[in-house]
Amino acid sequence: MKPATDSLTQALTGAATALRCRTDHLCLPFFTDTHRQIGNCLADWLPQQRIDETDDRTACKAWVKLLGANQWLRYCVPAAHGGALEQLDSRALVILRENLAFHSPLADFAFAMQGLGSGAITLAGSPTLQARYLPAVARGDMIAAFALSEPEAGSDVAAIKTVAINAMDSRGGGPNAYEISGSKTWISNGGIADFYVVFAKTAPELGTRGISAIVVDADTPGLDASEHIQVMAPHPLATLKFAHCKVAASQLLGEENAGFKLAMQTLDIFRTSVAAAAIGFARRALVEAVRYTQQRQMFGHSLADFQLTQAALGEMVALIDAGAMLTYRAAWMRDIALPAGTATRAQYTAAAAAAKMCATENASKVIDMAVQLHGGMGVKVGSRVESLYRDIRALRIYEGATQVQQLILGKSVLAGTV
Ligand code: COS
Repeated sequence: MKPATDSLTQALTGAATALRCRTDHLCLPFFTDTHRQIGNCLADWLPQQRIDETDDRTACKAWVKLLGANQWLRYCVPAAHGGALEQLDSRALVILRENLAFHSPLADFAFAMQGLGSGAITLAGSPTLQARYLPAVARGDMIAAFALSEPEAGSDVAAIKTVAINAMDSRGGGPNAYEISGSKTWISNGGIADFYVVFAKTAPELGTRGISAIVVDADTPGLDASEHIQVMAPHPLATLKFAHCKVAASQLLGEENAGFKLAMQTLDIFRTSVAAAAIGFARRALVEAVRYTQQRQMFGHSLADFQLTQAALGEMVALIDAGAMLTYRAAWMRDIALPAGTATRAQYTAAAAAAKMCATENASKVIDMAVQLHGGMGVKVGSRVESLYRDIRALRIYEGATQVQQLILGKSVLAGTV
């Protein structure tokens, strides 16, 4: 490990943010030269970037602009619509999020939401919708959001109550539109997004087979996104209220009533990238722990001289590697094994679930150990490991809680998929 050269003060406060995320794992056979180039360019570029993150909403918008202007958001959409690569490439997403999360959780958030919020448009949007939204997302000119969860429907997606009534059917030949009523909550980018991909019931009696995905522009009359939610690691988050919000039927993504599978397919892609963000946080916590323990003196030695410290650091790096390998495997499966027919969609879904579960749980443990190694400084507000301790927590909950991933994996085992 490279010896720390920064001052103890910097180590204590985490003030020296100009750190480069390691990229030596990109030599693994999961990756190609393109991935190595993306990872190394981003790892070199990020330490030079500074955004004032005092206000999460302003900072998030600034990150979207910066990442868009520097071509990084182009990895959120396919080449036909302004993207950098032909298809959404899971390995590129993983590398990007790992690096961004290492540098700034808000930068990672801004990037990830552009992908998650536009993912269903990439997968199932009409050519008109793809042309309207995707290039603007890639440039950072439009902010995207994914609106699935509701006050009483988080893990249980089938329980959503928001309805989209086909106005033509219910009113006997009115305008070709959906009228959306209901409420969504925990919506990332809520209040700052330019559009929302909203999942609503078009046939409530059909359960998961009666949900549709509709793109709703933020300025649509009847949509209110003003109720902000404060969380322990601040980022833009809001409750959305739809009151007879009328949207043209041409804003429908894919087939009517096929929205549940579209939501699951979108989550399948981005769950693996959540795992990567967790790995980025954990790698940063390890670097902070190494710097701190090498400089902190006690009993006439540096903290790093003690075997208990070395054991902790050893366990941390193994936990990170274990999560990372599952994450890279899942990304590789989606990019290579699925198209080649050597893995089934069900096997990939299980691999993505395993990656998200292990990477986020392991990262939580690694960051907790980094806090412990920092002693009192680990819980001091403003130290990097203190903020990482808050940043990691939500990743075990959103985009499918650990328990949902366990359920997916358990069902896969019983079905003989894995
Ligand atoms: N890709 C494609 N299709 C999928 C799929 C996937 N990943 N997962 C499920 N499906 C399909 C199933 O094949 C099934 O199809 P049929 O109706 O043709 O048989 C249908 O969707 C229903 O599947 P299932 O019965 O497994 O659905 P459940 O209601 O039991 O839901 C869980 C399963 C809990 C796994 C799902 O609701 C889920 O992932 N919940 C978490 C949601 C989430 O991440 N929320 C956070 C929101 S974003 S912050």
